[in-house]
Amino acid sequence: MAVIEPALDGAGLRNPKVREYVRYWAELTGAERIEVVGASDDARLIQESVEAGEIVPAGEGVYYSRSYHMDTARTEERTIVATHSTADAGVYNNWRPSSEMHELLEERMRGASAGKTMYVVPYLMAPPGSPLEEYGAGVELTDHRTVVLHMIRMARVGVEFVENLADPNSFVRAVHVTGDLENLGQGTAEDQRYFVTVADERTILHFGSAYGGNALLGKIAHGLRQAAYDGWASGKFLAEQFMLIGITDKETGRKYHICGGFPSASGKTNLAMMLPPDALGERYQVSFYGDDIAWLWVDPEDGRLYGMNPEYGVFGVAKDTNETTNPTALQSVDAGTGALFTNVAYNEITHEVWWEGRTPAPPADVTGWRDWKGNLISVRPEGSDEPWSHPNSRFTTTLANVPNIAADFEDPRGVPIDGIIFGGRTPDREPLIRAITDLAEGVYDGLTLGAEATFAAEGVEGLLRYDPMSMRPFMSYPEGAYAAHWLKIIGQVRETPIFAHVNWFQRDHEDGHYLWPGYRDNLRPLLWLMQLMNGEVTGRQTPVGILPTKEELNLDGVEITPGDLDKILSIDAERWRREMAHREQHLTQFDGLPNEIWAAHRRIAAALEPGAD
Ligand code: OXD
Ligand code: MN
Repeated sequence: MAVIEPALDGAGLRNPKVREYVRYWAELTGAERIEVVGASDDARLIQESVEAGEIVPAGEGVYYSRSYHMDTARTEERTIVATHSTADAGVYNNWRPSSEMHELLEERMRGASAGKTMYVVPYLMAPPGSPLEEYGAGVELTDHRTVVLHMIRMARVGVEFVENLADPNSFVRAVHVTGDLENLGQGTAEDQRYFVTVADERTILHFGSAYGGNALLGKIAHGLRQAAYDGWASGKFLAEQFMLIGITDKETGRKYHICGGFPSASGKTNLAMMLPPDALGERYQVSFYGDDIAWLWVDPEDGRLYGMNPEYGVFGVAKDTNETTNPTALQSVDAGTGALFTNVAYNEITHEVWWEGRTPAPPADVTGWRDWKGNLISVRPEGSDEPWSHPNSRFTTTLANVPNIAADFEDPRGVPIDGIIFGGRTPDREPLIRAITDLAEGVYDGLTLGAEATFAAEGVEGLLRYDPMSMRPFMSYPEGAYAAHWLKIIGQVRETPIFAHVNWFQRDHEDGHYLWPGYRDNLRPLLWLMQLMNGEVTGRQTPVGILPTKEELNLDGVEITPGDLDKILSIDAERWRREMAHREQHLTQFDGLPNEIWAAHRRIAAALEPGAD
């Protein structure tokens, strides 16, 4: 049984509510010892992890770990939002009554950390001093040391973040117990895993994984699910799975900020870390604030929408990250950054790492290379096409390692938001960019966001997997109320930010080539959007928004055929009419969707009818 009080005293953890919480869970999980950690413990924890063989060096000051092979991704079907009120059940939040969940989780967690250390990780999801700081404090309890290393990179970690709370009880209780990974029946009828956010108690109980969003509880469970619920319950803010960037026009000195949501595999991290194309690099600078989460609120003083990234790091997908798609990401995991790689391929002799898409072909000399499961590549049968890395393999690095991190990324005031964009991976129909100036139409666009289904089995030809605001896996309260909350918060803004839908992935019907070069060139439509907002261009009104004319888009140095350009700057009304029918079905699922959203839907549908002007 752990000796608790001296460990808490030694760490200077005096908050009585935190102490009570630690005591309760230390006793229930049966942990052998407890250890309170802060960011300054990182070097020691790294060393202990290396000595224990949990991580291995992957170059100078960079590390590598493998997760259990059945534990490599977030598990949406085992993820639950629980509250005390049935009225909180939505379509996507997998709602259950809190009373059931407490019992289930406690039963699984009881004694499950026997023989292990329970790390106490006090953290803050917000820059210190932020107006939303009171929603950002939490204490993760975890029995997995690699999870602690990730938390130190992904959140601000230290006792100081829970010692001076205005209300000592106002921290998120985030309990993570790994469980016996080899005996949890993952994916079977006897699956023991449960990932539960008891949202109205601000308590997160995750059992049965040590991976990513299942285990780093500050990030998704707190930063998105809990925070979205808190933002709604308090009526004060939005918490969204959004990237956030700044664009500085060095000629005029103006700085713009754009945030936005993209379903997974739609290039959000690449966009967030984008550099300007060479031809525009003299004039524009793009700065990085965050690639995954933004909290948004209105400052009553100036009536502007503000946003900040509550995270402290990046937990990025490694696959296809290379010099073309995201050179910034590669620099942010260079020697000396303290980055951690998970489930990529690893060379045990040279300590190099590799993942699919890092280079066009895998290393030719396979000596020393092991795949993400730890198997030697050299003993694979001839012609094996098994990937070397897991498709969801990751890199974890702190924000400050990103070379174009914004100078003011820690500014507690956040940054004023000029534009909100949505974009999925859509092979047809969606133009390069369409701007939306009406609030309800902007929110409607977010609610009907989706991406092409990625597996044939899931997909119906031409039907998107809808992912409202890219929040489908993180919705914590009913979608109708979510839409109303968006209208309420953004409705308080004196000057509504401009909305837009973007699509970098339109393909040619015949040979399938991408019509737009993408990556750094994606800055061009965003610059047009800012010009439209400023009234410097007017674009062309269509039933689904304002599109740039060819002349308005800065295409200096872009290689694109006139035919492809026409295609990505036009609307296929017939194809859109089919989409509107799918949207109607999608929205009908949501009870209590505000009338403004239905009115926006009907307005757009009517404008798309043949003969409508
Ligand atoms: C996610 C992530 O799961 O960002 O969306 O890791
Ligand atoms: Mn994400």
